[in-house]
Amino acid sequence: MFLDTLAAHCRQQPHKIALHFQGGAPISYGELDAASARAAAFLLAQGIKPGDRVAAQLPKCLPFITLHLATMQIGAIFLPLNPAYPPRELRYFLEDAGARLFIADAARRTQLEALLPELPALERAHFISAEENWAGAGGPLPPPPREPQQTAMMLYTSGTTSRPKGALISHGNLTANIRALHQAWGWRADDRLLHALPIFHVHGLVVALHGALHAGASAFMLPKFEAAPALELLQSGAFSVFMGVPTMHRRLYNQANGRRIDLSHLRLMTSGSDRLPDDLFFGYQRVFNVTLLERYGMTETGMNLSNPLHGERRVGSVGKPLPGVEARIVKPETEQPLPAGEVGELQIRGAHVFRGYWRQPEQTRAAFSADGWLRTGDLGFCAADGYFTLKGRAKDLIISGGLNVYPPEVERALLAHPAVAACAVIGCPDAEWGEQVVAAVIPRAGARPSAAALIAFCRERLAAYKCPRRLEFVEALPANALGKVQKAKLRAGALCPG
Ligand code: MLC
Repeated sequence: MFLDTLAAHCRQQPHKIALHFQGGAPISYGELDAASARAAAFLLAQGIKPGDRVAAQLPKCLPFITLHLATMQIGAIFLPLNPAYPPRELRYFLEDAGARLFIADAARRTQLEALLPELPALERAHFISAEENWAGAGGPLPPPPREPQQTAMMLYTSGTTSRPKGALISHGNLTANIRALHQAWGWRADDRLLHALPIFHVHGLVVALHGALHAGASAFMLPKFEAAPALELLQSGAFSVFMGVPTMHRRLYNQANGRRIDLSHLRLMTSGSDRLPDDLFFGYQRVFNVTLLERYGMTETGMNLSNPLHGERRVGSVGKPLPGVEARIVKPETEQPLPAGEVGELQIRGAHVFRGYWRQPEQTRAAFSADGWLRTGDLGFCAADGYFTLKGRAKDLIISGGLNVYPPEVERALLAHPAVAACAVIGCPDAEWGEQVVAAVIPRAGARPSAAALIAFCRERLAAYKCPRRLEFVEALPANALGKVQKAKLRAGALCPG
């Protein structure tokens, strides 16, 4: 299991640097182990038991990581939450997950404390700073979970429902995923990862951070991605691996501003979480002398498909199934496999596929085909030589800067406003963000809301990245015979110019 591999590194190379947060002291594997053990003792002292949910809404800092490792170590379920969630959204996650313990940023204490009495399952909230080292906690720890089925983490995602649901990721899922990536991407103990992603998502937490720790490698942790310093660090020659979403790669590319900067000393630069635009793939080759390795994953599975470390990295393609992963393209109506080259739904099977959604048996059933394949909701085809290419989404989903935004969730927030009679939220193409959230709103008769007021209303309810960047008032929305808004028509119309 992942935790066992990490424990072995901690024993065998206690002095090697595991993590180095920018502006802080390097943390050795031995120190990481000791701090995680103290965090585990802290959790036990709080009465946390296997299966309990421990929620954390923290900036990117060492205590977040030690808490994550400690929670999994004692068999409890780690629930990482985006610091961008406003209190209202946060309350939903804590309530739905039935979190017993909530660890939050001391800087937000006053804002968050007001929430706590509304959460009966929550026994304690604990506010910490980035310097927290769980000092004082001690005592014997239980052995790490042995059962691959046991849930390690819970990550919220929305899909087609208007409320997010918690995807349950088991220890076996994490282990299968990280082993596959280790093999496919040739992770090495002497790798040095420049870590610029948030760590409350699969990409930054599992693919990047677990990837480095599983290899016994070192990660330099940037609290936030900023193109200019990140490019300087990449040029410095100190790193061998970098992972980003297309928006980050776009900003790095723009930062070069036409100068040729050779980054080919990095042995691996990957792109994921959203489709990599072709011009950026070629632009990277020209400007950085790097062929980005594009891969495909999702919260429910971790990574599924990847272009190869050695061999052809095909522009526009997300590559082939990772070791241990099965992928197929089926006709959506019949779920029968389609021949090479035909577009259908991508379905996935393997030990890395999640267990189901927390307390959502219906949604869990709907996520899988009758013969047990995960329905990804992504459309694509498989070429005769086994490379997969994605062609769109069956689900109504927007991806902005590598973050998923689910229109029903945004529509729900807008409809809560008394001046909104009806609305539709779509993604319009955007050079920097991939897509931008745009809303079309029909106001109630007699109401004259302003776009700014409605956007501000959304921002009280939803993280800023989910809120419309643009909001237009319309008299009608294109609907089909059943009254369902035809989003494709909206996307093709004046709302999405260009
Ligand atoms: C920030 N903002 C966004 C945004 N990120 N708006 C739309 N989409 C986003 N993704 C907004 C903020 O709310 C703010 O708005 C303004 O942009 C600047 O905020 P910021 O925090 O300074 O943004 P910035 O640091 O520039 O962030 C951009 C980014 C970040 C690209 C670095 O979005 C990011 O780290 N994205 C990666 C997401 C990720 O890890 N996805 C993986 C999911 S896992 P205002 O109005 O308040 O000023 C997954 C599976 C898989 O998908 O396969 O990997």
